[in-house]
Amino acid sequence: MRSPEDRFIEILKAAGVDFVLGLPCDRIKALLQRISTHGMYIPLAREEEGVGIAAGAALSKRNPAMIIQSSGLGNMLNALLSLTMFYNLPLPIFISHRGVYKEPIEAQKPMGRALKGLLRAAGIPYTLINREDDIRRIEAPLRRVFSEGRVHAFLLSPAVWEGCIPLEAAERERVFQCREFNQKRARMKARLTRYQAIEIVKDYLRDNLVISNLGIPSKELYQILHQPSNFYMLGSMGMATPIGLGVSLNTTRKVYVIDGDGSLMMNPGILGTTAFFNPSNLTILAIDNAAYGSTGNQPTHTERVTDLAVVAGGFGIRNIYRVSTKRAIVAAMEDDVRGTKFIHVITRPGNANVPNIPLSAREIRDGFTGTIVDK
Ligand SMILES: Cc1ncc(C[n+]2csc(CCOP(=O)(O)OP(=O)(O)O)c2C)c(N)n1
Repeated sequence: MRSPEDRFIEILKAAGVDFVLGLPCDRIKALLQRISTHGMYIPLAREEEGVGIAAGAALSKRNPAMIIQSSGLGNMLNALLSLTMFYNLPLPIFISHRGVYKEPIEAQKPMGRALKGLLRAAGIPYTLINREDDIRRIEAPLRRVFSEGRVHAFLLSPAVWEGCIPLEAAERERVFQCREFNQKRARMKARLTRYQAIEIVKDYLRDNLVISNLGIPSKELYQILHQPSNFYMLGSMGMATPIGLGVSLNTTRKVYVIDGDGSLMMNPGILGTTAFFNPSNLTILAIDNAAYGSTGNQPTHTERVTDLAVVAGGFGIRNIYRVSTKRAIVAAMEDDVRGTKFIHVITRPGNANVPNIPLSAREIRDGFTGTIVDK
């Protein structure tokens, strides 16, 4: 019997879809893996740019599609309305609909529940794909997308992919093959994992304000050093450094941000805003595992082409360290300089097997604000 992933890809191909622009979601990692083995996958840094690339491709008579997580729609709406729909360009959007079916992450729920209303308000028709059998319901609307120059959303419930591929196996493999390594990265010989890097800086974080990135980084920090002055992000990818800047401008205490390469790439302009204010009490730990670690280790652009230390320097940050060993991480943490520090920590992909954080958003918020008074 064909897997739901194979049936999905067959339908896309039959409708003439040339390529699929995507940003991963944990629930569709097996599907993304298959799409990429068909040579159809283009990885994005931010969902919004996918709308622009797809518009350019449609103007060049190609048939693009996008595959995203429901949270990503929030990053796309302006471009969808003022570009794709305004010019009547075709774009099917396959949305991994989080927050409504067996959802363990509370922060997925607000966007997941609002999704249909947002689509309706934007005038984007949608089709619900709630189980494996519904996959065939993609065919007819997908054909109309290309014949009539429309946007159409397909809401893919995680139930569709449940139990078909052993997710553990997909988790263990690198989802995409890396052909050539970014040379600087290769010279750095990434040996540490994110977990080990956080363990190394643990004593520097103690009793300070820490903003930790969504997904596994927050869970790892919780396991390594739980303290009320940790603000654990549970959602809102790309907001770790902005939150850290907002806090650091309003306290004299030291603020550390544990950010990720995927998240920094989603919202890199924040580095310019940070350089503009240049607060000395802010340190950004950019833990660069060259992957979207929390969603199955799909590579980010730092694996092949992008150097985050150079990016930060280009945006005007002056104190930049590129480190991959314990000694170098410690030296960077101890360096006493004026202005914001950007510590580019080159690590290898890999997630510790850590449980969910047993705190509600309110508990996290109140714990953090309770400690914020200047000492
Ligand atoms: C707008 C948006 N798109 C996609 C996701 C799904 N998502 C959650 S965590 C994550 C990966 C984050 O990668 P990175 O910042 O490199 O951190 P890592 O997990 O590798 O430490 C993704 C893609 C999301 N939460 N929000």
